[in-house]
Amino acid sequence: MRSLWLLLGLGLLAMCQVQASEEESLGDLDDLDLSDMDENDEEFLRLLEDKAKAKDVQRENEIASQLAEVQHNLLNPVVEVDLCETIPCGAGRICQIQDEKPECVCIPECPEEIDTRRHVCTNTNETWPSDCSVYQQRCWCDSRDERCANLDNAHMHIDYYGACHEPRTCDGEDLKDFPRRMRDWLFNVMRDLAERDELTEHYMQMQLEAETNHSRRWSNAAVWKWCDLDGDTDRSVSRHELFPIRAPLVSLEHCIAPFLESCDSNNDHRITLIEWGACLELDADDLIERCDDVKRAKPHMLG
Ligand SMILES: *[C@@H]1O[C@H](CO)[C@@H](O)[C@H](O)[C@H]1NC(C)=O
Ligand SMILES: *[C@@H]1O[C@H](CO)[C@@H](O)[C@H](O)[C@H]1NC(C)=O
Ligand SMILES: [Ca+2]
Ligand SMILES: [Ca+2]
Repeated sequence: MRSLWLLLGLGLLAMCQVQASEEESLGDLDDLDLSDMDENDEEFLRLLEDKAKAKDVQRENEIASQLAEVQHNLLNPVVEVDLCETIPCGAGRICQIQDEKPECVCIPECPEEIDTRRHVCTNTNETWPSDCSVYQQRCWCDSRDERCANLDNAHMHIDYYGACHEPRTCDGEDLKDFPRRMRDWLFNVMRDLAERDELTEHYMQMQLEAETNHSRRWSNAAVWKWCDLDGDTDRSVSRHELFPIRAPLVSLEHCIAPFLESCDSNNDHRITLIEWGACLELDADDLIERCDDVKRAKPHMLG
C-alpha cells in the first residue's frame, strides 16, 4: 500500500516538474522586453540573472510543497473508505450512511426461518423465530420504535437455541456421568478443529500433546476450551462468556445447565481454571494455564 502511494506521488511530482519547465521557458521570453536592450548590456544580464534566480527560488518552493504533500499523503493516506467499515453496530443493528455519516440502525429485516431448530428461547421463556428476530426486537424497544411489542423486551436475551420447553431434570446418574462425557466431548471438538486446521499454532501443539501423552489427553482440551471461552482474556469465565457453550446445548443436553452451574463452586459468577478443572474431575496438577492470546489464526495464511 505504502509503496503504491510512493509511486503515485513520485509520478505526480515528475508530471508537475515537466509542466513547470515548459511554462518557464515560454514565460521568460514573454516577460522580458528585449527591444530596448543590447544583448551585451550589463543591465540586461543582471536582470536575466535575477529573474532566473527568482524562478529557481519559486521552483524550489513549489517542489518543496509538492514533496510535503506527497509525504503528507503517505502518512495520512486519503483512501476511499467505507465509512461503515469502522463502525461496530452490535447484534440486531446494521450500519447505514445517513447524511453522509455512518449510523447504526435496527436491522430492517431478518431472514425468514422455517427450520424450528433456529428458534430461540429467551430468558422471558418466549419462543422467537430466530436469534436475529430477538436482537431486532430488542433494538426496536431500545429505540422506542412502534414495532416494539413490550418495553421490557429491551432487556431480553437468548437463553438457549430451540423452542422453549419444560425444564427437563438432569437426574443423579446423568449428572454424575456428565463430567466424563464433557471431557470426551471437549477432546473430540479440539481434535476436529485441529484436523480442519482451525486452531492456532499454540493450540495445535497442545492438541498434539493430548494425542501423544495420555495424561494430557483431557487436561489440554479443558485448558484450551476454558481459554477459548474467556473472550476478554481476564483469565476467568463469566456467565456471559459461557453463552457459546451453553445456549446451543441446553435443548440437546439437559445436564449442561446444571453442570455449568456446579462449576462455579464459590458462586461468584466466574469460573476460574481451578474450578473448571475440578468440575471436569481433572487433576489440578495437570492444569497449567496456557492460553494463547492470539485468538484465532486464519488458516492457510502462513502457507
Ligand atoms: C416455558 O414455556 C414452556 C412452553 O411454552 C412451558 O412448557 C414451560 O413450563 C415454561 N417454563 C417456565 C420456566 O415457565
Ligand atoms: C506427559 O505429561 C505429564 C504431565 O501431565 C508430564 O509430566 C510428562 O513428562 C509428559 N510425558 C511426555 C512423554 O512428554
Ligand atoms: Ca473473562
Ligand atoms: Ca467462581
